[in-house]
Amino acid sequence: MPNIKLWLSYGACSLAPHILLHEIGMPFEAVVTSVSEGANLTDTFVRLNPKKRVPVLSLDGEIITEVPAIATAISSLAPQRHLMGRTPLDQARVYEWMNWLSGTLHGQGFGCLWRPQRFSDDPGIFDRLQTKAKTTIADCFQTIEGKLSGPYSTGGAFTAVDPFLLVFYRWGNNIGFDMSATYPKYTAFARGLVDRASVAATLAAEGLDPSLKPAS
Ligand SMILES: N[C@@H](CCC(=O)N[C@@H](CS)C(=O)NCC(=O)O)C(=O)O
Repeated sequence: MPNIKLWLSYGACSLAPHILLHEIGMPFEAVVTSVSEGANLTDTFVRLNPKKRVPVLSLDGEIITEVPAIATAISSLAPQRHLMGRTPLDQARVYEWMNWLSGTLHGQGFGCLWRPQRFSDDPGIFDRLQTKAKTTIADCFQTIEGKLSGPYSTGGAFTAVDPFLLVFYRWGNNIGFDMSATYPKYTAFARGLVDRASVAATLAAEGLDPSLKPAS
């Protein structure tokens, strides 16, 4: 059995690899790390990931960062589960999703909404940047809505893309988007996912509401 450790923050993008670890059913240690603005990161954590972000995966002491890379590493521990796609085409589709979700929706959309100071040194334009970020997020959600047509995003089976999509669905609720009215297919997909044993167990472990109701 490999030695597996995941540094995570409750409700953050680390939820996706956390679900994947529950999915493959291997024992692992979860290290909860707050990365909220102004949080005091430990020296140990910064040494592990000088980018100062979660998730961080340690696999037999080998440190891996970035959600798509971590998902690939977890998938390789249970190759029979094909978490990065079964056929070569499905694998390409999984990377197509993961790259776009990570770079565009997470990095440009939520990154700019929550950390506008990384996009400009001028606090005077933060409001405009954040308005633009919300448009980027809404555009991405519309694209997701158009791509989903059932319980799984890719290849008719559960893949690493699905829990990553769940992360952003939750965040959409958290920032006040009316997810169920605006994105019915994305909502059905997310609601179906929370019934999955690995997802339910991970939401419970992170103390997250499985009803996916908007934050009040
Ligand atoms: N591209 C990175 C993004 C990681 C990331 O931004 N994680 C957030 C939590 S969802 C974080 O640690 N934020 C702290 C910060 O931005 O300072 C990945 O895919 O892992």
